[in-house]
Amino acid sequence: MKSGFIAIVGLPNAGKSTLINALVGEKVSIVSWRPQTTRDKIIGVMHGEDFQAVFIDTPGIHKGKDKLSKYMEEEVASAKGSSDGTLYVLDGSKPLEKDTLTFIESLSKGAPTIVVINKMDIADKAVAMASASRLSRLKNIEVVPISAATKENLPELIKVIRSLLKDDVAYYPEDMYTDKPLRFMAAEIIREKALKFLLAEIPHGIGVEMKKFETGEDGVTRVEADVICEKDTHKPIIIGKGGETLKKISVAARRELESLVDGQVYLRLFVKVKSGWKDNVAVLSTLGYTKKD
Ligand SMILES: Nc1nc2c(ncn2[C@@H]2O[C@H](COP(=O)(O)OP(=O)(O)OP(=O)(O)O)[C@@H](O)[C@H]2O)c(=O)[nH]1
Ligand SMILES: [Mg+2]
Repeated sequence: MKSGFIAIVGLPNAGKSTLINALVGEKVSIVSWRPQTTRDKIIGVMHGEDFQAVFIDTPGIHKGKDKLSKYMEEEVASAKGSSDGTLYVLDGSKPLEKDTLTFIESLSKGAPTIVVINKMDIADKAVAMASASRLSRLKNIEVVPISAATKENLPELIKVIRSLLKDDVAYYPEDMYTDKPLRFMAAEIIREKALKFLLAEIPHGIGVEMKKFETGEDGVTRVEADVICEKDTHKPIIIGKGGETLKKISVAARRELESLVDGQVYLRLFVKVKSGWKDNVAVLSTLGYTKKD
């Protein structure tokens, strides 16, 4: 039995969460077309036949000034600090930037590093090849082109990941694939659906606060949550004409929550304005965005 912890890092929107879900075979981390979707480090466990790889999904690396961004930065640092290797996810549909190359080079000095060139299904092959050839000149890194969305070349990546694993203990029981409680997953699913149905007017300002998450004796799970936005002008956009947008968010979230809890779900969503919440320690704390380790 080989095992180990591998941090998945990269720029926002590169496909880190899509990749962890593909590797684990379960949805452990939400995905959206917007950058800065992931806010916490999230563990996803891959149970192989003779190995266990514990992946840590992280927020996309960005420099933001608010306290939420600082929290996200700390989550990345802590994931890197507690891993045996790093998997850097590069968006292969974009040219490789100099800063990224420098960053990857510094990563490879700290821990064994795999660079995944992702989105090969949509990447310009010449652009991706140029990145691969530049990266392969770096020492101590393995470069693997893949598509997390279509799972192209995933078996090859798994082989490379397996070669990084060293320990000989199973860190997690076989039926466990994430470290997050159902309540956290439920809030994230609601946030994912909100990101999905909201347009660019509301960039990254959505938070979801779970108010109630209870499964009754009747087997029905009652969920109540606040969708938190930053400005008064955002509230009518989230609700939509005649409540249309909130309804869409709610229907999609309920459907996925029912498969999460494997039972019937009643979901009630409320929209609340909390201006400047991303800098408000009290709100960040109720949403779970506070340092735990
Ligand atoms: N075509 C294509 N799209 C992909 C692939 N992987 C991810 N995406 C899309 O890229 C977008 C971002 O994916 P995420 O997995 O949320 O990216 P992330 O790196 O976790 O982003 P942050 O959490 O914001 O840092 C989504 O729209 C995904 O569907 C891929 O291999 N091919
Ligand atoms: Mg993510």
